[in-house]
Formats: sequence, structure tokens, C-alpha cells
Amino acid sequence: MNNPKAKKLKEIITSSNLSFIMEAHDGLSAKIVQEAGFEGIWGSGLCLSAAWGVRDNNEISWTQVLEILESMSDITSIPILLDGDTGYGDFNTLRRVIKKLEQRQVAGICIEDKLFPKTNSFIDGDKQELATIEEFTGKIRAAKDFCGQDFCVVARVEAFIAGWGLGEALRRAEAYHKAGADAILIHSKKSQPEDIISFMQAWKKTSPVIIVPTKYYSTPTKVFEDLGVSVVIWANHLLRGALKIMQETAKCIFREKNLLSVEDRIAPVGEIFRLQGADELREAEKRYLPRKAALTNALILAASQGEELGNLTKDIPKAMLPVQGKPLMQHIIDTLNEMGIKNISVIRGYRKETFEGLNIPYVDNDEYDSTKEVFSLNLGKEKIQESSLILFGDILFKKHIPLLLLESPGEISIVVDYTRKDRLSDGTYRDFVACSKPYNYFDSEVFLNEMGNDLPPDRINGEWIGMMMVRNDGSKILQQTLEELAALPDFKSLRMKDLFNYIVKNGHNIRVVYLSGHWLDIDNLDDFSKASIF
Ligand code: SPV
Ligand code: MG
Repeated sequence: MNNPKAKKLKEIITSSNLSFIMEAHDGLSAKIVQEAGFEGIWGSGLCLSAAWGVRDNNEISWTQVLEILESMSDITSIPILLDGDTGYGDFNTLRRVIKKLEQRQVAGICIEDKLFPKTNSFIDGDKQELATIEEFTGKIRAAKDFCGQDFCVVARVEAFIAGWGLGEALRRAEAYHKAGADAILIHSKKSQPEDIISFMQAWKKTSPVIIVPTKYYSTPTKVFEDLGVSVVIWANHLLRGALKIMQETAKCIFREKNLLSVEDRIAPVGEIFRLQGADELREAEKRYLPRKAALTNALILAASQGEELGNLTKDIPKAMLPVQGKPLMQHIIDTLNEMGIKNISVIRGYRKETFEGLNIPYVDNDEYDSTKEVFSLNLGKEKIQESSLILFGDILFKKHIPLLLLESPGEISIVVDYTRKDRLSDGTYRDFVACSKPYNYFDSEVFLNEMGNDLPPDRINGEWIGMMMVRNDGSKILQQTLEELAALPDFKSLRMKDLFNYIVKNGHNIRVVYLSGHWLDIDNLDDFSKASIF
């Protein structure tokens, strides 16, 4: 099996430099080890068990260990050496464990010459029974015969732990080396490194040696280097570090019944997200998910009175006219809500108090009677987000229309009704559009050339329905355009067509989404009566 991480571990073990690997016990701690700069990870049996709240006595099964190792291996690119205890059974179990580890790109396994179920070396070590050399070398041979060519099998000599002397340690190390072990891990529970020194001096670099200086921690690392040790394992320090801060944090919060004292001493939530790779997912979602209405907000322009409707709009603005039992604006809000758009704001002006009952945020255009839509939109500029739907408050429409906009690939998109080419010169101002192509079912890549009420009839491809969508760069372009237009002397009288034409003139694309019907704008009494049956 191709296992580049195993190859890397082999290089680390066989190189003449002293290397360091650090304990991890789950995906997150594995990532932390990698980010700290370590060359490899020690899948500590003690810490894997402890993180599960159980003892280091093979209380978690090897398949549970495997699952944790899978998450550790998935999230990292440096090699993992698993502390495989005694191999979780006989040679045959060990072979199966190795097969499964290799499938997960784990780089190697360390097995110790004790009996299953094992006990941690620092608990009653003297009472611990060792496996026979014959049995243990059989395991090593089986492992090496079975594993891929780079997978590392480290043989751990527990002779010192079990109270035997240097002679037994060497005898065993020699046999394990001959059986094919890639390295010997010589373990000691003494607080000074005398076992390690005597072993290394006698061993004479016969094969790479790995040590675990948990108990002889005060020994300068230079000593290990001079002895010719190949790899040092810092075997439990992340778990111990985490334990202490977890205990302190829990006690502090329990005692103080608030979070103030701990907040500065613990990682921010954002750091969890970073380690989990939240950014990558956000980027991937942009590429692979359909556009989500839930992330889109809506801004409704509803400042004007709609005086063309005469008496009807004397006391209420056009957007609040009752249609089929509820205000027109409520229809719009309901449709947007149905699509999953919750974040909706209204720019109100004429009789603004009539909007109160709608329970949505407002922006006020108090100059409504002397200004047009672009001025209103500019007042609501802060509401233009990464993905925003902007629409007039006097239109009724079916849900599929804004959905078409959400699905449009354009950064700025507008909806154009291609059947409305003929509503010319009835006296009402209309946003006619000239596009890069007329409507054609088979060709959806269409862009706006120009918008205006007075376009020559032969250039008109349809009418803008009063709904647009901006996203990403499109949002920035819109905000930038509003800023530039706001500096013009005639800013207050600019219409949306002026805004669109300015954007197009500046070389930006405005995507056109064609449709036919299923919407209604209330521009006169006739429209209003149609609304009752829409
Ligand atoms: C482990 O980390 O689980 C080890 C090292 O095996 S020790 O705890 O020192 O035995
Ligand atoms: Mg262990």
C-alpha cells in the first residue's frame, strides 16, 4: 500500500538527527501538534484512553482506537506512530490492526513486550509480566511480513519497567532487532536517565532507538542527542496541559457563576473554527451549494406616496395599500419569508408611521417628496450585504421570480419581462431595457446594455420589473456606484435606470434574467384592481 506518511516516519527514525514527536489523542490535538511544528505524532495509549475517561488497560477496543486514529490522520499530514500496546491480542490480531491502520495512512505501530491486557508502565511496573521473547518476536515477524514496505514496526522493551536489568533489556532488544523491528523503544520509569544511558552505551547504534523521557524529564535533551537517540517521544503533555486548564476553568466558572475571569485565559471560539477548517467549508459552499435564500437579505424601496393612485394613497403609501385583505408590503414580506429570506428592511418615507405594524427594520427617507429611488437606496446602503435582493415595494410577484435571481450566476442581476415591450407611451414612466440579446429560451447569457423610459422601440427587449440582486463583488460595485452618484448635483432626481446605466458605462456586467408575467406593478388604478385577483 502506498503510504507516504510511513515513508516519512521511516526517514525520521533512521535519520542521524534527533527528532521529536508529540502526543495527540484526537483530531484537534493532532492538528495542534502539527501546527506547532513537530515532525510526527505519538498516538499515546494512555492519552487515547484517558480522553475517553477510561484506564490504560485496553479498556477501549482497538477498533475504537482505530476510529480516533482515523480522525487524527485525516486532519494532519505528518506521520502518526500509534502506541499499539501489546498489539491487542496475538500476532493475528496485530496483522489485522496493521491492515486497518495502513488503510488510514497511519505510519507505524509500536508494540510492547507485555501481556494483553496491558497496564500502564508507571503503575506497579515491577509486578508486570513480560511476554516471552519467542512469542513477541513472532508478533514482530508477522507484522513485518504483513505490512507495506514503509510501515514502521517499533518494538518496545519493557525489561527495565518490569524490574529486569540491562542484560535482559539488551537480550530482548537484540532479538527484536533480528526479528525485523525498525526501531527499539527502550522504556524507563526512573527519574534519572541511567537505564537509557547504560542501554545506549551497550547498544552501540545497532538500530534506531526511541525513548520516552516522561519520568526523567529533567535530563537535558543534549544528553539524548549525545547518546545517539533517534526519536524522543513527549508522550502525554498535551493531555496533561489540557487537563490542568480544564480543571481550573471548570472550578472558576462554577465558583464565580460567570465567565469574566476565564474569558481571557481560554481560546476564543474562533480558534476552534480555525482549527476545524471552517474557512475552507465557507469557500466550498460558495462553489458547490445552490444559492441560499437564507443568506440573502432584502431591501425594499417604499418611500414614495404613489400619487398616481389618487385618493387611495392620500393616507397611506402605495406599498401599504390593502390587497386581498393585507397590505401589499405584507405580501412581499410573506413571499420573501417563504423563500427563507428573514432579514428584510424597508426604506419608507410617505406616511412612514403606517409601516409600524410590519415589525421589520426601517430606514427613513424623509425627503421622499423631492427625491427618487437612488437617493432612497443610498440611505439604505448599509443594508447591502454580500448577497442582497433589492426590490420596489409596489410589486406583486410569484415566489419563483426572486428564486430566478438567487440562481443567477451574475454578481449583479436584474429581472426583465420580455413580454412587456409594448407598454409604451401610456404616460407611465417605465424601465425599458436594451439587452445584449433578445429573449431566447436556449441562451441565458444576456447582459444589460441600457435602461430607460425613452429607448427607441426597436431596441427594447423588455421591461425591468423592479427587482435586482447583488452578490459579492456586485455588492461592492453597487455601494461604490452609490457613493459616486451621491456626489452629483442631480443625485436626488436619479432613477434606478441612471444607476444601472452608470454601472454598465463603467464596464461592469449586469446580468439579465428574462421571464414572462407572474408579476404586477401597481402604477395606476387599473393595476390596483388587477392586484385583487393576482
Ligand atoms: C503512552 O503514552 O501510552 C505510553 C508511554 O505508552 S507511557 O505512558 O510512558 O507508558
Ligand atoms: Mg501506552
